[in-house]
Amino acid sequence: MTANEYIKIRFGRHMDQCTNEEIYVGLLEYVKDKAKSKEIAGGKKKLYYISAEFLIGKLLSNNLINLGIYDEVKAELEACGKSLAEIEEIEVEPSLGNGGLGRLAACFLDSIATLGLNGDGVGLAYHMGLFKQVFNNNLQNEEPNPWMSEHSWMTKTERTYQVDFGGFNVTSRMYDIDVTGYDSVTTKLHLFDVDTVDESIIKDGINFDKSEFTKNLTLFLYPDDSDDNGRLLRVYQQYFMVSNAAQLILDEAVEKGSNLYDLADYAVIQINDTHPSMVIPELIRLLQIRGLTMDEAIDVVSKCTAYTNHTILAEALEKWPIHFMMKAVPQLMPIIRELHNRIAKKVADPDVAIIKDGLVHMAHMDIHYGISINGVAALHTEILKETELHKFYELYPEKFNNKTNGITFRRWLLYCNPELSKLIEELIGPGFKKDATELKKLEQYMNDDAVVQRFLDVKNTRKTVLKNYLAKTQGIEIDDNSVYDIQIKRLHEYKRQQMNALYVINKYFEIKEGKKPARPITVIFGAKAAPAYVIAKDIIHLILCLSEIIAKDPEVSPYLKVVMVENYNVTLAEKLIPACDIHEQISLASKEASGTSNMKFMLNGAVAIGTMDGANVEMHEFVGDDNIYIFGEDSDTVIKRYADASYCSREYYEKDANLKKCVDFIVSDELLAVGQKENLERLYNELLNKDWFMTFPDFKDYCQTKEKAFADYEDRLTWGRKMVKNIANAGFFSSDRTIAQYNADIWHL
Ligand code: GPQ
Repeated sequence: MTANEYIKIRFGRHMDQCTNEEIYVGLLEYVKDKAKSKEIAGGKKKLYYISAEFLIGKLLSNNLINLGIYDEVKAELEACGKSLAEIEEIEVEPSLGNGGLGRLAACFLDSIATLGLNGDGVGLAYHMGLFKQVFNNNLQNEEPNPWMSEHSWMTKTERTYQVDFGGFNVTSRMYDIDVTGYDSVTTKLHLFDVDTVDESIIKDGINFDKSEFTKNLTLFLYPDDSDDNGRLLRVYQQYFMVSNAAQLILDEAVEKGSNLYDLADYAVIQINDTHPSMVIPELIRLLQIRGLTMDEAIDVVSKCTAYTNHTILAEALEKWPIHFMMKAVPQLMPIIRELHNRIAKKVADPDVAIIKDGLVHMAHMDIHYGISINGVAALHTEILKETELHKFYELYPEKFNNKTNGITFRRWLLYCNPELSKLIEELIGPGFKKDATELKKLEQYMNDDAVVQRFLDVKNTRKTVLKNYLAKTQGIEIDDNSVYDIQIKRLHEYKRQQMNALYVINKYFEIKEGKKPARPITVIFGAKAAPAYVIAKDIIHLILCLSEIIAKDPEVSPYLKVVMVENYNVTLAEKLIPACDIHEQISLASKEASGTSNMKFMLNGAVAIGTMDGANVEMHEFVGDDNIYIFGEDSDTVIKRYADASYCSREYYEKDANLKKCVDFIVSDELLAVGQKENLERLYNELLNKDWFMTFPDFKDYCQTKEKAFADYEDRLTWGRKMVKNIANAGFFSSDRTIAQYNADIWHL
C-alpha cells in the first residue's frame, strides 16, 4: 500500500485534500505499520543499552530513509503539491538528551538495528525533556520543552512494573519507540514513565516542587541538583530507570527459557556512563527474590554488565552519599555493602573501594563487577588506563578496551546532506551507504579540479540553505559568502567556547585597527548551559553581548558577525553541519573524551581547527597535517601542569599584551553598555584568577592557526581538496564500525 492509499483509508480523503497535520499523522501511522513488519523474533541473547539520554531527533524522515521509502513518499507528496520539509516541521523534536552521550546512544540504536543485532535501548520518558533555551537580554532562560502528544512515535505497551522506593512505590508503564534499521530490521527503544507525573506542578520557568517524587519523577531530564531534594530526585530517577530495566531483562530472559543461572546467555547490559550503575545491585536483589543466593546472584550478574566511561572530569563520575541511598533505595544498600566488602577483603587500597568517606562510587562498582570497561576514543582510553583509572587497570587489565565513537551516516549524511550524498553516489556508486569505508574511493578525485569544484558547489548550496533557515526560524541574517566558522556543543569551560569568544574580540580589534579579513567571517555558536552552571551561563552572556555590539558597529559588522543560535538541538545540527566551512574542536587536550560532532562535520566536508584531544587525534591520523588545523598544548603537557599545580593564568595575562587587551574587553564600557556587570565581572575574574581549563596558554597559537586557516580558505581549490580528503577518510567514524566492535569484543550477540 502506498502512503496515499493508506491516508485515503485513514481519513477518507485523498492526500491533496488533507491538511499537513493530517498527513503527518497518516505518515506516522503508515511508518509504524511498516516498521512493525520488520520486527525480529530475536535470537537467544539480547543487548540492553541502558542510558539516561537518547537524543533521537525527529524521526519521520529518518524512518522513511531507513525503510527505503523516502524518495517514494516525497514524490507522492510532491504530486499532491505537498512538501515533506513542511510536514516535518509539525514533528516536535523530543529533547531526551543533553549532548554527545545522548546522541551517541541514538546513533548506536540506529546501527544496532541496521546490523540486525538483537538489542534494545532502555531509558526514561521525560515529559519535558531537557529545558528549552530562550534568550532574553543576552541571558539564557530555561523553559519546559514538552514533546509528547496524542500522535507520537511512542506506543503505549501493556507492560507495567512496581518500583519500590524508601517509603512509597510507583507503578511504571513502558512505552516503545520503533528503531528502524537501514534496509534491515526494527528494534525498540523502551521508555518508562509513571502515570502520576503531574505537569501542572511546573511553575515559573522550569521550577517545580522537588519533594513530590510521585509527581515529578519523569518530568525533566537532569533536574537541578544544586540542593538535596534535587540530588535525591536524580537517585530516584536512576533507580526507577534501572529497576524497570532489570525487571524487563529478567522477564524476557525467563520467557525465552532462562533458568536465571544462565542469564548471561540471554542478556548483556551496556551501562552508558554511571547513571544506570544501580542496575547491578538491583539485578542481584531481584535474583535473590527469585531464589538465588547472594553468592549466586553476584556471580550471575558479574557476567552480564559492561560499562562505558565518557569523561575523565572527576565531577562527572557520580558518587552518591549513603544517606541518600538509604532514603531513596534502602533495599540496595545491604547489597552494595556486600559488593564493597568483597572487594575490600581482596584489595586494601581505599582508592578502588566502592564505599569511601560515606559515598558510593558508582563507576567503581561497574568496574569491579562488570566484564568490560571502555573509553570512547583511543587517547581517552589510554588516559583512563594510565592515569584516571590506573589502579583499576592494574587490577583488571583484560577488562579495559577502547571503542572509538561513531555516528550514523544515515542521519548525518544521507538525510541531512542529500546534495552531498548524491554527488558521492554519482562518483563512487551507492556502496558507501552500507560500507562507509568505501568513501575512501573519493581520494582518486582529489586532483580532479572539476570534481573538487562540485564539492565546493555543494557546500555553497548548503550555506545558502542554512542562511535561509536561520532567517526563517530565528530571524538571524547571515552572509552566505562569508566563511562559516561553527562551534556547537554543550557549554562547558573545558570545551572552551570562552577561547573562541576571546578570538572574536581579537578579530574585532584587528578590524578596528584596519586589518580587514579577506572575506567576512561568521562565527556561529550553539550551546545550552546547565541551569545551575553559573560560569557557563556567563560565557553565553559574553557571546550574546559580543554579537550585539559587533552587529551595531558599522566599522566591524561588514567583516565579522557573531551568531548564537537559540535552543541548539539535533534539528539545528542537521542544518548547521552540512553548511560549515571550519569547525571548532578546541577543548583543552585530555578533557574531551571523544567528541562526535567533529565526525559529523568531517563527513560533511568541513575542516577542523582543533587540539590533540579525543577523536581529533584519530581524525588527524587519517587526514594528515595538511587537512586539519591542529594547535595548542598536548595532553601530556596539560596533565603534568595539573599534577604540579603550577598554572597561574595571571602570569600569561601580564606577559601577553594582546591577550590582556582581549580579556580586559570583557569588562570594558562597550560591553557593560549591553551586558550585566555582575556576569561579565565574574567571568573576567574567573579567567584572571583561575582559568581552570587553561585557555591563556593556548590563545596565541589558536589565533595564529585560525589566521592560517582563513588564509588557506582563499585558495578555493586547495581548500576543496582538504574537504574531499576529510570526507574520504570519515568512513572509520561510522557507528556501524563502532557497534560491530562492541559486538565482537563485548556483547557476542
Ligand atoms: N559526554 Cl560524562 C556527554 O555528552 N555527557 C556526559 O555527561 C558525559 C560525557 C560526552 C563527552 O563529553 C564527549 O567527549 C563524547 O564524545 C560523548 O560523551 C560520547 O561519548
